[in-house]
Amino acid sequence: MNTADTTVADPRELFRRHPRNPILTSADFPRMVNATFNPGAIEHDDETLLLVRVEQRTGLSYLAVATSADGRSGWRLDRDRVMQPALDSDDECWGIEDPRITRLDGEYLITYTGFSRSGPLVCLASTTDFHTFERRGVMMAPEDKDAALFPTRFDGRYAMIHRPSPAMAELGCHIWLSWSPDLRHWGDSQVLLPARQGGWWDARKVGLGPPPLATPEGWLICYHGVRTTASGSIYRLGLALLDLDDPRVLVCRGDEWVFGPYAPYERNGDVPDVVFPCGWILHDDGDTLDLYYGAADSVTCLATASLTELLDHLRTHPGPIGGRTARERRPTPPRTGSIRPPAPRERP
Ligand code: M1P
Repeated sequence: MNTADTTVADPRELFRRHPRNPILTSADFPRMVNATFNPGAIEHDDETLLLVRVEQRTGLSYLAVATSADGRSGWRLDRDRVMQPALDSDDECWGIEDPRITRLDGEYLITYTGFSRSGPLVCLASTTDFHTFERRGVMMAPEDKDAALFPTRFDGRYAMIHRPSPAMAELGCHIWLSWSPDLRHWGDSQVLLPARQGGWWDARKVGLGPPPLATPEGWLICYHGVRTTASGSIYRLGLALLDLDDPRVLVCRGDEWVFGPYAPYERNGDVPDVVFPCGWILHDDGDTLDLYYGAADSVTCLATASLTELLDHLRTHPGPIGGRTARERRPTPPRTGSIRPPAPRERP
């Protein structure tokens, strides 16, 4: 067990914590709030823009824009750049949480969790400037969350990763993939990345972190895996790769977690032992990857990795996919309709 009061973890760790973590806390807000965590992230107007979840002292959350020239320091919070929940609606009556931002077709699409009267559900909003936000409605009924869109369409269709919760919790919470012609109607759903079982670090529950990232080896996925212990849950992060042309195909899934709660601000807070990213930004060098995450459901943090090292790690640490193999789990393409995902590529 790590109890050291230090933010310097093992130097072999793939993700290195920013020395001035946490980069944002509730003290940065002019009004008293309880916590700021689980940020979406994107480059906008030559700046790093975070859309952070702000939990008020009512318990309900809204989303706030924070910007920085270097993505590390000098964060600016503009009290007018916020997305408030529609408290008079059924879908968001208890707040909005955990945004993921995808740039597609000249606008920013924000998938976020609406805390509805029937539980968490997946909502969509869009913006071009992060000053005004257009609500586009509910995409997935409760309970469903941890959703992000791919930054491209596949044969004309949108693809979204999300995480429904089964009524029978013992069956595990798995990551799913669904398709839509219009961002409103979703179908052709399949399990994409199941929670593993037994003693695995990601047994019981998994959920997507940031939106998928296109790399030469495939779509890189960062996901949280939850292990339940006698003293509570531990949220850690793992990696997987999806086929670039056909994201229904899980090409590879790492065996070990690559980032977990270690620093005091990750181990102590409203929900201890949680690291929970909703955004990442790949720098222009094509290698430096900044991961923005919530720690202990309390503060906002940054950790940086080398994309090359992450892909090397996946190559050298392949784990069981969980459930059936990627090939077995690939469904036949839909038989009707003119829009289909691309045909799977031939594999050696
Ligand atoms: O408390 C940890 C996280 O728990 C939930 O995430 P998930 O359902 O994927 O486990 C969310 O409430 C999330 O906001 C929170 O950080």
